[in-house]
Amino acid sequence: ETPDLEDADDLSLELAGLNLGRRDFVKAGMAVGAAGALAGCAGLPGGGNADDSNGSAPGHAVAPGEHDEYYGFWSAGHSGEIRIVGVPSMRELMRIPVFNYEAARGYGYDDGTRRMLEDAGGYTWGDSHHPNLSETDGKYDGKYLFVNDKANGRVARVNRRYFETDAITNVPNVQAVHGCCVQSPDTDYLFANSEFRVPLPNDGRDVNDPGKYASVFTALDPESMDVLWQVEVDGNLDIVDTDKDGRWAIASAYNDEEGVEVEGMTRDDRDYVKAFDVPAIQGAVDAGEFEEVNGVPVVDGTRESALNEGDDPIVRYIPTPKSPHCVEVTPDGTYAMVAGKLSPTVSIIDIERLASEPDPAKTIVGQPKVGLGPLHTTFDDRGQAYTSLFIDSQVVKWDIETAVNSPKGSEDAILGKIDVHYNPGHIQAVQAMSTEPTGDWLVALNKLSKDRFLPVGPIHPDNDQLIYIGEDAADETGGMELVADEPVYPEPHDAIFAHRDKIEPATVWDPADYEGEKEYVTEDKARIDRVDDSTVHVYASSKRSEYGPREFSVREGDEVTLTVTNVEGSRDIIHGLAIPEYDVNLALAPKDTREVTFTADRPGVYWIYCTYFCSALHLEMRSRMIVEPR
Ligand code: CUK
Ligand code: CUA
Repeated sequence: ETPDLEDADDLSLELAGLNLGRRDFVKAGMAVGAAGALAGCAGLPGGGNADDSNGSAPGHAVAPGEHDEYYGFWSAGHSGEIRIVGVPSMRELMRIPVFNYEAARGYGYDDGTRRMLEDAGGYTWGDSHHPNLSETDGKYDGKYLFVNDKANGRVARVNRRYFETDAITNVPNVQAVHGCCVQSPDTDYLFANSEFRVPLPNDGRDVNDPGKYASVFTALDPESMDVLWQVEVDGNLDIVDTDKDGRWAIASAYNDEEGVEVEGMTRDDRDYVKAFDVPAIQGAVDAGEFEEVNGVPVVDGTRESALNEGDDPIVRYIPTPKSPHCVEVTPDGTYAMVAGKLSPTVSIIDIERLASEPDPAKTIVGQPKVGLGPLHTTFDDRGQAYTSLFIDSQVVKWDIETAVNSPKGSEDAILGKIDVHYNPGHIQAVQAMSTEPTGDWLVALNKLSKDRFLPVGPIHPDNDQLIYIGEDAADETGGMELVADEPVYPEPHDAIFAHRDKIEPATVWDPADYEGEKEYVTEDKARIDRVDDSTVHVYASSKRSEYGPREFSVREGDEVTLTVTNVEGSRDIIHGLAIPEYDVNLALAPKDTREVTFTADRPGVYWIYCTYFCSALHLEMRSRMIVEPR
C-alpha cells in the first residue's frame, strides 16, 4: 500500500520549498510499501520486521512471571490519560486517567476526583502530550510525573506512590499548553508553554487584532502546583526543555509572523527559538517588574523588550529555519537540538554560548542535514543522537561531535537510517531526558500504522516500534534493529522511561495519607447517620465478600454521601462498589477509602455490588440500598 503522500505531506513539502515533484512522492511511497510487504515473510518472533536487522538485538520478550527492566510512561493524546508500558516487552501494564473520566478505576466518579476535575475547568477530556519525571541531581527521583493538556491549557501531576493524578492546574492566560518540562537538574520549577496566541486577557478585546495576541511561558511550583509567573513572548510557543544547570529553559516556537492562517504562519524562512534565563526572570518578578494579569505576574519577554535590554536580555531570540518543532537537550547538557518539519536539518545550540555570545545566531554551532521532516531527537550514552523523520518515515542516527565539526548542511555526521512504519512523531531512548541515558532501547511513536495490523475499521491504531540501539555497526542502519511492532490506542505523543529501581509504587494504601479528609471505616464503625431531614451519610466497610452494612434505607430525595473503606491489607484484593441506575461506581484498592455523593431521587430497591472479581463469593458480595418513598 502506498501511503497517501499526495495530500498532507505534499503541502508541507511545498511549504518547505523543497521542490520535490509528485513523482518523488510516489517513489518514496513505493519504497515504504515494499518494505512493509517484506515484513510479512521476515518471521521475527514478536512480529518484528527483519529487513533492516543485523541480528544482534537481544530478545524483547519477557518470560511469564518475569518483570520488565524499565517502566515506560506514555502520554495518550486526546484519550487524556497516561499509560504505563513495560520495556522491552511493550506490554501495557496500567493506565492512569488524568484529564479523562475512567470507569475501571472509578476516576471522576468519587467525590475527590470528580471535584478535582470540576475545579480544573469541568472538562471531560484533555490532550496529554508530554510526560515528565521529576529529577534530583539530574536523575529521575520517582517522586512525580507531570503532563500537559494541550486542549484546555492545563498541567497535571501524578503521584509517585499511588500512580494517581493528585493535582490539575488550569493555567490562566493560556488557551493550549503544549510544551511541558521539569527543570533540570532539580525539579524546582515545572514549565508550560502556551501554544495558541490569544489576547491577554482573552475577554473579547483585541479579537480582530492578531498582532496583539500573545503566548506565554509559564512557571509553576511543582509542590503546590501554583502558577508562579509568566513571560509574554512573540510567536507561538511549542516544545520546551531545560539545560542541566538550572539556568536556561529553551523553547521552540513557530509563527513569528503572527499569522492566523497557515500561509501567514509559514511565510518567513525563519522563526525564533526562545531561551529563557530563569534566574533572571525570577529576579525581575522579585523586583516587581511585571504586569499582573488574572492574578499572575506577567513579565515582558517580547523581542522588542529583549532588544532594549541589550546584551543581557531575560529572553534570547535565536533565529532558526522556519517552524522548529522539537527542543531536546543532550544528557550532558552541552547542546539543545532544534528541528522542525519544514527544514531537513537539526540546529545544534551550544548552551554555554547562550550566556556569552552577544549574537544569538552564533549560538548555533552545527546544522547537519538529516532527512525530510525531522521532528524529535533523542540520545544514547555514546554521544549519538537519533532524530525522527516524519516525511521519510525513518529514524536517523548521527554523531553529535561530527555534526558540530562539519559544515552546516553536511551529511557527514549520519551513521545510518532505519525505516519505521509510518510517519514517526516523538522518538525516545531509555532515560534520555535525564543525565543517565542507558543507550539500549528506543521507541518510535509512529502516527500511522496503515497496513501493519489486521484492519479494524477506518480508525487505525498508532504503531509504537521498539528499536534496539545498544550496538553500533557500520551498516545501513548504523546498528539499529527493529524488534517489535506495538499497536496503540490513539494517540500517544511522547513517552519517558525509567529503570524499575527508580520507581517505588505502593501496593496498599496508607490511611495516614488521607487522614483528616476521609474516615477509615472499619467494620465496627459501619453506620448510617441521618444528618438532617434531607441528608444522610452512610459509612461502609468492604472486604471479601461482604459490605457492612448489608443494607441501608434512605428517603426519596435525600442527598446521600457514601464513605466506603476497603479494609483488606492484601495486595491486589480490590473491591468495587456500584449502584445500578444511580451511576455510582467506586474502585477501592486495599486500605483505600472513597466517597460519593448523590441524590436518591427514585424509590425502590437497588442492589449494591462489587465490580472487581475478588473471591469465589464475588457475585454474592452485595448490599441493598432501599429508597423509601416520601
Ligand atoms: S508534539 Cu506530537 S509529535 Cu505535542 Cu511533542 Cu511533536
Ligand atoms: Cu469484592 Cu468482588
